[in-house]
Amino acid sequence: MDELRVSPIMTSDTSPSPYIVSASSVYNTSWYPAWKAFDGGFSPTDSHWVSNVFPSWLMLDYGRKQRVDKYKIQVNSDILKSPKNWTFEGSNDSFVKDIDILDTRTNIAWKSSEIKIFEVLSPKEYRYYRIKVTANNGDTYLYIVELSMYINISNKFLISSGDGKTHSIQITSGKSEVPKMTSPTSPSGEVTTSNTYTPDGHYRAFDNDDTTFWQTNSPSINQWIQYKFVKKTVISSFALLISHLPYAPNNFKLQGSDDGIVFTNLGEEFSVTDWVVKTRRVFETKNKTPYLYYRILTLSTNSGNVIRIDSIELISPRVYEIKEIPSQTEQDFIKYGMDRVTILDLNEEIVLKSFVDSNQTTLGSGKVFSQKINTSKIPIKKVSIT
Ligand SMILES: [Ca+2]
Ligand SMILES: [Ca+2]
Repeated sequence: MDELRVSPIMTSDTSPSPYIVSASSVYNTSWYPAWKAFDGGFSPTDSHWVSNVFPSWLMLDYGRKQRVDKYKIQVNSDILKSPKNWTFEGSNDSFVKDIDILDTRTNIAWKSSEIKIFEVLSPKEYRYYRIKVTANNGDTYLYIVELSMYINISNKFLISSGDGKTHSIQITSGKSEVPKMTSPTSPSGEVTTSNTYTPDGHYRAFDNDDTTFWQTNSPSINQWIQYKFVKKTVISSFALLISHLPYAPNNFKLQGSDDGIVFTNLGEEFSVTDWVVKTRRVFETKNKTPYLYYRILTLSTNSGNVIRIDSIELISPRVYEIKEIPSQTEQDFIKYGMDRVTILDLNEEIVLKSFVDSNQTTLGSGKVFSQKINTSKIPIKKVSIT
């Protein structure tokens, strides 16, 4: 797997900016300061950090969040001074309260001047990383010649379209399009229902509060609650949250309408009997048509004689943006390359194409334009993993 070094080559504990290297203990700050473990080399012979205290840690502050997939340690020729037991840790508050153990090693033996690679099993982004050594292989002193950190760049890839151009696809998740309602008509739109236990309380299905709800007085079949948008809006999925299982709907569907009279079924009729209390559940309809009204029609309950729904979200579609990448430099690759997981759902229609101009202007900075594209002209299914 290809790798890219993300830790810097340091020339002092604070150079280059914004990186900062520090250690809990340094044996001799003139000869063996912490940054010597980040100076990129083995020689001169004092090119290592030395401590004689256990445990002892050596830390790099990236000055920003950085993912690290693996790290390397190089030891000195005197292997008794090499680390034997340690943890590799990440933090976003300089290890005050936020301490994540990313890797734990015990009884590690070394050959002279050896470099070993260690994988981080669940990489996340952290600003601070440190190695905390609790024991070495027998000497009074601990030597670390080099500590360096890497990301696996095969997790990133771009798409070559065959005409010499390179594209990256970015997916923006849909979001709930209904504002946090404070009455049936405030701040905008209108919530109405077929039946409500509390007059005017039905809007509480849309109040962003999981402890309040819409509940019918009775009956429990063929009841609905709807939201009228201010303008036609595409809603492709919805989320429900339930707190009282007997009153949960077990057959229901999403419907759309422009006049509030004639409704169109969107997607399938959902059937759910395994609700989990207070756990948001999302239902996909793949609707692409804008409507003014959206209605949740409940056909039956689990067992109770009324319907109760605590929270409803009406969610806009994911937006796919194809970015045309000006070149395939390493920086473009890191900046625009997609995570491998991104590609999983490419059968959906691509609705936007955005260009990154040659001045490296990024999306949202004003020089980007979007247009409808003919997806057949963008052979995105011919993926070449760079
Ligand atoms: Ca060094
Ligand atoms: Ca609520």
